[in-house]
Amino acid sequence: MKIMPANAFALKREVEYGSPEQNESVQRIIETVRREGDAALRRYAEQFDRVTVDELRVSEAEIESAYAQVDESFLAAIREAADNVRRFHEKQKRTSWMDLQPDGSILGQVIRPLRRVGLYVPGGKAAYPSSVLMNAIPAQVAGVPEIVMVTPPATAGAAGIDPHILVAASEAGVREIYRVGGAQAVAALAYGTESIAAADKIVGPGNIYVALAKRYVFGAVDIDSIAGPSEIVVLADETADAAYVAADLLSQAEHDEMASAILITPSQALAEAVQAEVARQLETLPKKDIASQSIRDYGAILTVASLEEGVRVVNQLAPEHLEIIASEPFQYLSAIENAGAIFLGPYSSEPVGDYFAGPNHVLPTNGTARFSSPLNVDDYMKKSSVIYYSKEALLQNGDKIIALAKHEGLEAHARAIQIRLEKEGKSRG
Ligand code: HSO
Ligand code: ZN
Repeated sequence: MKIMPANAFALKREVEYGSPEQNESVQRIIETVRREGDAALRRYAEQFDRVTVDELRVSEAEIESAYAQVDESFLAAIREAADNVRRFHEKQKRTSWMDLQPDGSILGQVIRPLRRVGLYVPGGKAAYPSSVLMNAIPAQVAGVPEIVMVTPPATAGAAGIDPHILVAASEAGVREIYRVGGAQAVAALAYGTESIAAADKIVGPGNIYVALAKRYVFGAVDIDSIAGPSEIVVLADETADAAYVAADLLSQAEHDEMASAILITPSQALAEAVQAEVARQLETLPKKDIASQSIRDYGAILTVASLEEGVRVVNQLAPEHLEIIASEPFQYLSAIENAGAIFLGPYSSEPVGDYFAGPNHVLPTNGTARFSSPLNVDDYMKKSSVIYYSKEALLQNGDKIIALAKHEGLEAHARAIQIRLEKEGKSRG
């Protein structure tokens, strides 16, 4: 891991938009599912997953039997994590409001949950039960009545789904689950098939085909933001424990060869100690190959003159995760403008947030923390405006509305108001 002054560092990361061939094949898959429904889903399962799928929907019995297949310690932990996530997201819930004006008008905002949300869960090694909780629980807290999950059937003919994923789904209140993955699953959720009803929004991470498919159906349905590789920035002073810092950097580096882990520090001693620790700890990591590539290509130790300068660098990077490990971490909080999640102090290691504390782990990546937020309850709700105008209010303001309408050359608008002013104005008094 290289040590360099912060001003010598340029974060370059290409966002993957997919090749023209990938885009084309995704479009073809989506249009085929749209035309042929379940039959296309079954055919793609044979073709891509090499699995014969009889029942697309996972049965209640299969969900029940998943419970018998997971460790008690896993079940206890996931239940407590789900409680924490639920409690945190309850605080985000906003209520509808109505405002009575002095002239008798009522203006308001009605907030309602989306009716049906589809959660994509990738197959294979990136199938994280924790991500099932993080995507489903805010929807449940929002009051979404239908939360459905799609996930690719396991390969090699089993058509089974990881029991840990099923347990996490069930604990998060999701019991409508289909064994279908890839772009075809996104198509099914967007347009519906005989057995899968169309959803209003599709969320959850996936491979490039899933990401392209989500982008393609956006507009017909809503989608969440497309997650990039994980990022962690640790801002630390000389009081930080180098072994802790190194461990936290590696915790994100092991996610992906393109994950980014960066230490920013005014302390040359800490910089050197963390550099040595990262090399030492990497040796025994099961995911050493991924983590060392990530550290080599996207990792860095940046030295700065002060923590204040470090904060400025953080704001430029706008990291997904920021840890501040310094003697007075709260002192810097108000100066952090751009970061998805901020972890303060030596005990708030990032996995605390990935799994357990309660805040969402679906966070803005790739600098998008400049303008976007962690996944939250609002993402599963929508608003309608409510307008009740009293007669008094219309008589009072009609002329102004007519003036604006005439200025825009919209005579019918003006007349809709005028017709009322004429009738009601006369009957007044
Ligand atoms: N750190 C990841 C989330 C995750 N970590 C899932 C472990 N499992 C998101 O940035
Ligand atoms: Zn993680």
